[in-house]
Amino acid sequence: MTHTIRRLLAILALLAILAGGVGAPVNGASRVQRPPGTELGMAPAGLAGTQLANGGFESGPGIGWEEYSLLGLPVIVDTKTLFDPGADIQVTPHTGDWAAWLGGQDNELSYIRQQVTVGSATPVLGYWHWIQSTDTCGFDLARILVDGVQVRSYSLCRNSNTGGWVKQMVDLSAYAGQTITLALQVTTDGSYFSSLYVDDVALVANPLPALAVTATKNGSFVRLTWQHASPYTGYEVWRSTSAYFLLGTPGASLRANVPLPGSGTQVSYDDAGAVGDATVNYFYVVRGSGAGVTRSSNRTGEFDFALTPGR
Ligand SMILES: [Ca+2]
Ligand SMILES: [Ca+2]
Repeated sequence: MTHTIRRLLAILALLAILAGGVGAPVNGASRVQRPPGTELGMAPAGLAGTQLANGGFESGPGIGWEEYSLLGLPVIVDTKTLFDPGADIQVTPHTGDWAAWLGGQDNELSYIRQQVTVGSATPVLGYWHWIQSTDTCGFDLARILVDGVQVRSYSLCRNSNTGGWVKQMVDLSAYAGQTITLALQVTTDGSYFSSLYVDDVALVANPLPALAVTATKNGSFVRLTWQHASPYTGYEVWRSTSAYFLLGTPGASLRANVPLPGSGTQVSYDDAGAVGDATVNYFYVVRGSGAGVTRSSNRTGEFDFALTPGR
């Protein structure tokens, strides 16, 4: 549905309500009410730790997180605010008595953010979310931002309603060792508002087990082998002539997407034509994905050089 049609429908619904007196809300669904609130100020300044402060929101607002609502609504809220017996759904925190409520009204921009140092042992952002929306996809959005730059976004819409709490993971290993400002943000457009509830935000270890890849020469090709393990759902083979290449940079090429093995756990990939030119050596990294994150293997080369494992 285009925005123009959406506006027309919203206006027609409003006219119907005006003509008929008190009627159904414009959205055609029981609207989750939010009490009026005031915009809250900056969280107390402090040195960033390697773990998020007040990740479960149990210390209430003003601790750890800076919260913002364009409409001046409270964002870090307790059970009393979340639980509305008259609403279509009854949301309670994932744990404890507090959670964050982003969106929840039309034309809203709200976020929570705080500074944190991403430790190399815990480079994955983990959090629980609950999506509740009456909108079609593409109008109301959730974003994860690092220093204001989007690292993930998803639509809040009827098709993405979770009906409960769902664990999310976002790989922040590119920022390992760095102090970043992490933000979770929601924007809604002018009709069919959406809510994103968030709880138990933490930096956690990568849930994917380490990936050990072996390269062997086999005739005119290089054969890479590794063991498939849960929860990997797919693998990419990357190649470069530089031993310490970075994935996704010039000089590194994606050679193949390798599916999961049909049976057993061994996965192999043959890079044809990689052998034969004595002046060119190729180096490989396999990047696996699963559970919403990725993990890169050791670096291995055409002649089994002893390379320092990368992350
Ligand atoms: Ca909580
Ligand atoms: Ca909307």
